[in-house]
Order: sequence, then C-alpha cells, then structure tokens
Amino acid sequence: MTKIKHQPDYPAINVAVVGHTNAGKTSLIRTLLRDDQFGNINDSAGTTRAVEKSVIFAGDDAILNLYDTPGFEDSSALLQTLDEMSATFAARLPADLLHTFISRAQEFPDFEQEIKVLRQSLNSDVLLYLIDVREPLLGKYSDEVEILSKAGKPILPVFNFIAGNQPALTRWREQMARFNLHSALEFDTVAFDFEAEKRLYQKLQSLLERRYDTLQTLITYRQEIWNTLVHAAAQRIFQLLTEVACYRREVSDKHGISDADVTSMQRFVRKAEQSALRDLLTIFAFTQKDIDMQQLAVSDGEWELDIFSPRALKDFGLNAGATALKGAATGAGIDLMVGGISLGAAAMIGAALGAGWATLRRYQRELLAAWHGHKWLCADDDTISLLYLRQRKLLHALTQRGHAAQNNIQLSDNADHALPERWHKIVATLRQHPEWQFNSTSSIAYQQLQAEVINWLTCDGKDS
Ligand SMILES: Nc1nc2c(ncn2[C@@H]2O[C@H](COP(=O)(O)OP(=O)(O)OP(=O)(O)O)[C@@H](O)[C@H]2O)c(=O)[nH]1
Ligand SMILES: [Mg+2]
Repeated sequence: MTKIKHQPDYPAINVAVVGHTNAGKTSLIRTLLRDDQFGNINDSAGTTRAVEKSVIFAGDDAILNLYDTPGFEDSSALLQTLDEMSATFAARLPADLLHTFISRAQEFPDFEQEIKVLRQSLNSDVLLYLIDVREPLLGKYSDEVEILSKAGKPILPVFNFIAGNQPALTRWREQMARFNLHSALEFDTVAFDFEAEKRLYQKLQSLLERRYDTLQTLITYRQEIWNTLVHAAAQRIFQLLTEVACYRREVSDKHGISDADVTSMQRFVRKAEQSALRDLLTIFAFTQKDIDMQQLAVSDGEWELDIFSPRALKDFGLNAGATALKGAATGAGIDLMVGGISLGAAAMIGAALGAGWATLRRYQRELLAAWHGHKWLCADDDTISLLYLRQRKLLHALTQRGHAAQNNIQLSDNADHALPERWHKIVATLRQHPEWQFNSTSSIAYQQLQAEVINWLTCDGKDS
C-alpha cells in the first residue's frame, strides 16, 4: 500500500450532492462508499429528508465529506420567490441572497427541504449536481441550476441513468453547456465502475485545483483497493476451479458408477460454485438489487440455471453434444479419471489426432488400470469450462467491464464464450494434482497456474 501523505493543514473537501428528487443522489453516495446501508433509496420522490454526512477516507485521512441532500421538488416556485426577494434589497453577491433567504426560513415553510439544500451548498466546496438524463429538459431543471449557481460554488453535473440513453445524454450535455457547465461526468450510480469513480475525482481535481494533491492521494488509494478487490475475486475463481478440477471420487469396480456417486459429485460442484459466487458478491459488496439492475441471472446467491443443465452449457456456447466424444463416461457432467488423465481428455486427444489407437497406446497403462479397479469419478471438462465462463462473466459484471458492452451485445456475447488458449492444458494439469484441492499454497507449480489464470481474469480482453 502506498503511504498516505498526511495533510493536517487541509480539512476534508466538502461535497454537496444535490439535484432533483429521485435523480439518484443517495445511490451515488452508496456506490462511492461501497455501503449499501447508507441512507434510504426509493423509487418514490422525497426519500431523503435531511442532510446526511458521510466520509471517504484514504487510510486514516478524511478526504471527502459527502453530504446527501433532499431532492428539489418545486424549483420554479423557489426561483420566483428568490427573484421577488432580490427586488426588495440590493444583494452584493448572489450568495448573499441565499443567506438572507435561509435566515428567514420560517417565513417559507413550503421550502423546508430546499432550504436544507441551499444551506449545505453554501457550506460546501463543490456541488455534484445529479441528473436523471431520461427526464425531459423542463424549465424546472434550468431553474434548479440557476438557483444552485447563486451559491457561487463549482458545480459538476453528474449524468445518471445513461445506459441506453445516448441521445438524451447529448441533449443534457448541451443544456448544461448553456449554463457554462462544460465539464460533466457520466456515472450510472448503480454500476460499480472504478474508472468512472476515478474520473469523478479527476474532475474534482480540475475544479478544485488547490486540492489537487489531496485528491490524487485519494485516487491512488482507491486504485490500490480496487486492484486488491479484483485480484481477490480472480483468486477466488481460481480456487473454485481447483476445487472442482481436483475433485475425485473413487468408483467401486464391482458396481461401477452409481447414482449416488454422480449425485454426490454434482452436489459438491454446486456447493463449490455457490460458495464462490457468494464470496464474489461479498468482495464487491453487491446486493440483490444491484444484481437485478445488472440483469445477472442470479437470485438468492445462486445462479438461476443449474450448472448441470444443458441450457447452461448452451448459453455459454458449450456444445453438450461434444461430450459424445468422451465415450462411455458421458452425461451428467461426469468423467472418469484414470491414472493421470480423464477418459474424456484422452478421447478428445485421440479424436483431435485422428488416431484413437495412438492415444490408446500412449495411455495404455492408465486405461488398463481403469478396467482393473482404479477409477475415479470427476467433473468433466465442460462443467469446469462452464464454471470458469460463468464466474468470469460475473466478475465482469461486478467490475462493470460488461458495461461498455451494453452498446454491443454481439461482441460481449462472443467474448463471454471464448476460452483462453491454454485452458484445457491448465485444467488437465489441475486434474493431475488432487492434493491441491485442500493444500496448495506452497506449491510453485500451483502458484504459477494461479498467476496465469488471475492474469486472464484481470487483464481485460487478453484471455481470448
Ligand atoms: N437502473 C438504475 N437505477 C438507479 C440508478 N441510480 C438510482 N437508481 C434508482 O433510482 C431510484 C432513486 O434513487 P435515489 O438514490 O433514492 O434518488 P435520490 O436522488 O436520493 O432521491 P431523493 O432522496 O428522493 O431525492 C431508486 O429506485 C434507485 O434504485 C442507476 O444508475 N440505474
Ligand atoms: Mg436520496
């Protein structure tokens, strides 16, 4: 971790999050805090009723004080009231008008919420002005900007609900430019996109030049945390792959593979995947609501489609029919391990070479052993591939790298299905080390494989 520069002379930067009701102010703060318990969020207007402070730290240093505020409701009436008031006395600065208005708050009970916003705006260093770009460009929004401008603070418009709303976004950008607000941020508040978060801090750097270093400290710190999270998630996926690829269950020679053997293997795989899925959601502090908004096929901490369902294979471009290559031990996601190689893999190699006989000769000893009682049931390659592809997709959704792909579903679908070049080789190696299932950390070979898979998962696009 980078050592955080202590800046005792500088207080935290005060950021007021303001905007129309329901624009997503509280959601934005939750996302920045990684705290799904902060405040209340609701589809109905007027959810936040009081200013609420939260703090973003870099290490022990408070960097940002974020102030959630109630949403504006009737800004046109407010602007009219302010205009009327301004006619009655000569305010030196627009902010003086706001101060006077606030000092006479009891005369304006209808603006109780708005007064809280104005007070907080005057006490802040910068305003984040949240905009739901799906809203039409109505006068009330212009009035909001005009009122907020009177506080004399830098304003950063933050465009929310941007996914799939490009034309609306362009209109809003033009609208803000008319108010001299040329720098703005696109940020889907429910999307957990570190790049967007970084851009937010960078925009604040340009608006608050004197606080550049403080904000840089924050950017560096958050970047490290983010990298750590992504790495931890990729490591967890590799652990899942190891658990499942290394799984073996000895099959009685006398009775062959029983239903109980198959059920037990399947139960193991399901539980392993479920536990990994829950860990990934926990790492990124994702809630069911986030999952729903990202349209992930996950509910109650489980994938909706069972890992052994043919539909699940098909969804990821894995061809259930190809398992026919595997000879006797097909179906239900199972394979037979014989010696160091699975029958499925042996048959695939044979088929690929176009010479079943050569394969047979090469693995003669192991194959013979199968007939003489040393058989293990294991998960087949397709199942392990599917585990990888599903978790990779989840990771992309959690880190929002799938987000840009919303405009290009075709591309993202293909990318969802491609396995890395060395994929089958890695699975074969894992299978040969059943001891890694429970104790692997000291093995250098294991660590190398782990590093390779983590690299696939964390370096976007380079794995296919
Ligand atoms: N799909 C989607 N929904 C969002 C996004 N941001 C917020 N929402 C939803 O929009 C609704 C309003 O969000 P809030 O964060 O409560 O909005 P607010 O601006 O704090 O509202 P008030 O406190 O009432 O002024 C909630 O149902 C959120 O779940 C987003 O980026 N995408
Ligand atoms: Mg709110």
